[in-house]
Amino acid sequence: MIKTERSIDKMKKGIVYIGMTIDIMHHGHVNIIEKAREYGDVIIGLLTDKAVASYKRLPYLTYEKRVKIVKNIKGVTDVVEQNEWDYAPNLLLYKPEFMFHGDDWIEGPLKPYRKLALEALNSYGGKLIEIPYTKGVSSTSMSEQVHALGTTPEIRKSTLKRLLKCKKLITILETHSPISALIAENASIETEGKRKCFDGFWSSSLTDSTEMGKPDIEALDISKRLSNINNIFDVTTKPLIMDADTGGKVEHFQLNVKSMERLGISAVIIEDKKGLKKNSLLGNDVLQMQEDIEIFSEKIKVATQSRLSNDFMIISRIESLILGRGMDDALKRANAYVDAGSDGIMIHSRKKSPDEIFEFSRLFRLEHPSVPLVCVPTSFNEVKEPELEQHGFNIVIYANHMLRASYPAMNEVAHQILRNQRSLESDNYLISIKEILDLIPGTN
Ligand code: SPV
Ligand code: MG
Repeated sequence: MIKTERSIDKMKKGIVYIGMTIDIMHHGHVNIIEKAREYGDVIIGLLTDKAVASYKRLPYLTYEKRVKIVKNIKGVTDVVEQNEWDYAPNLLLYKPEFMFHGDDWIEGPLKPYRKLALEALNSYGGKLIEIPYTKGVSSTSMSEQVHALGTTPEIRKSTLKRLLKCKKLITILETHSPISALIAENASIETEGKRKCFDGFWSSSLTDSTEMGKPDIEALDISKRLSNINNIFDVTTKPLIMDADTGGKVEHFQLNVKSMERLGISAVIIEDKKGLKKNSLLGNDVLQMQEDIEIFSEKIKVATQSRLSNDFMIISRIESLILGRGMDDALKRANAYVDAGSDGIMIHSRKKSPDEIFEFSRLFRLEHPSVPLVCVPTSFNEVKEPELEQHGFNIVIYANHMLRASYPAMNEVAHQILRNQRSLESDNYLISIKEILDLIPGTN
């Protein structure tokens, strides 16, 4: 229940506030609630998706599902939204006599939030009660369990839209194989008291083709592309955006959209080209033709009508800047594609500077303040994420970097072995045998 003002009967000793995510329920939660009940009525400040996403990965369960669970825990009097990782705003709003928290935030990355909570409590005479952290459980080790649990196609598919609702900029990394996807799934860093990780995966036509030793000309058939994604989905949980080139014939695309959805893909991006498609980064150095605006709009329309659920996003990619057709053409197409039902627009460029995509986003946003905007900063790679966010982009795709990273390493080691007639000199370039045997659970 969402309350904007304090509504708890204060007949008992007081109000006790506990901020929690509660994704996978465990005895640590119950321990803390049991103790808190001794002090009065327990209000749970349930962290919303937005609050959690600002600090770590999105919860497995939606906010609505989590509310249902928490409301049914014995000893919980009320559930309110906590919209930020910081507890202070809710403490100042509800002014509970007590706040409960595990003592695991006295040191470590959560320390600054403890300070903010204490300042808020001190401002009106509230008390912080810290209880010993329940050994062996934490929401972080629980998130590892979520990974072990896996996910379902439905949950995975809907995650991209959930992320778009609660994060300003989503970061997506190219993955062409299960091992590259595992890296993208698990890579994380701690920065400014927050955990940063990739939000999802990009299945690239360029790297899927290159990995097969084939040119990026729509030569790989859809079953090969989907089977690659299926292998990635076998061992990961994050959402995936698929690059489906031109989408092919509309009659085929319509069917393929259903297969993509069934697998749990969250979004497909198709580009407005026709004929023999070549990679965009070649621009007009090769013969490439842009599709007629009406024909492409029709393809988008038919695809959006044939999808099974609105959780699956169909995103149009505009090639006008790539092919030197100019900004007016790009904007005209953007308007037409949005009218045809596109759930988002990807504007591509192969310029070294991001200026032209910034100009596009400025003009596009005048008409479409909230349609998700996607960019692929392969050539304009000096630009940093905060700048893309300021210019109104919602999704940034690092489109080929995992495959490009692996190739120089493999090539170098192959040549070293030839030169040295043994592999000793290559040891520093390699993951050790011990590490590779520990890498995949169940190997040893
Ligand atoms: C891909 O990754 O295959 C893309 C992006 O389509 S680009 O290579 O820049 O065209
Ligand atoms: Mg491609």
